[in-house]
Amino acid sequence: MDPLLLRVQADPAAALGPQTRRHPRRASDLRGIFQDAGALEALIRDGNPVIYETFEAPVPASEGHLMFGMTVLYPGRVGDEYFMTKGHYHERRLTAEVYLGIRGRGCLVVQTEDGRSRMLPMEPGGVVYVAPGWAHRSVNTGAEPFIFFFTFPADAGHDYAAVARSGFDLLVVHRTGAPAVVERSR
Ligand code: PAN
Ligand code: ZN
Repeated sequence: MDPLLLRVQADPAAALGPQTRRHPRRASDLRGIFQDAGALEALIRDGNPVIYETFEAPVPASEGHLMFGMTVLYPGRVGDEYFMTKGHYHERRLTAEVYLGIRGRGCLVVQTEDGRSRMLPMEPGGVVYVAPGWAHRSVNTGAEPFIFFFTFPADAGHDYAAVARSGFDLLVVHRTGAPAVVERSR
């Protein structure tokens, strides 16, 4: 393919051009990830909103390419947990990823298969390096859409099943008017 020149801005569809691939995730796509299943079902009945959408550049998912794009994660909560992405390991575990905050506020929750976990706050201009082997999930802790840029080896693949089995140990919840990180009770 030819080189691309794009502008990173707050409107991902415009920034990534007409070939952008958009993947919306609605509340009904996120069953099993929030602690309060009843609150999620209520949200599904109440219009099943888009919780986040990912915009990917038209890059082939093959060796040598870097996939890149932007995610728009809308503000809101399910019970006391902030809206968040499903989260995944890369199928090829030894592939990394870079996130760059563009707009809004949030964080990345990361975890390894041997049980280490961290919360990394993200704001516009902040860069997170997700090292190989760390599962990652983003969380919108603010009141406006949280938009970030990402790039990773295009053939990394996404393993959602491993995260669905184990969950993340850290939860980002709304407590007395502010975000707080708590350990999930088992
Ligand atoms: C990101 C994520 C994106 C959506 O592009 O895929 O934010 O999150 P989920 O894939 O967990 O639904 C990324 O990390 N790609 O590898
Ligand atoms: Zn990833």
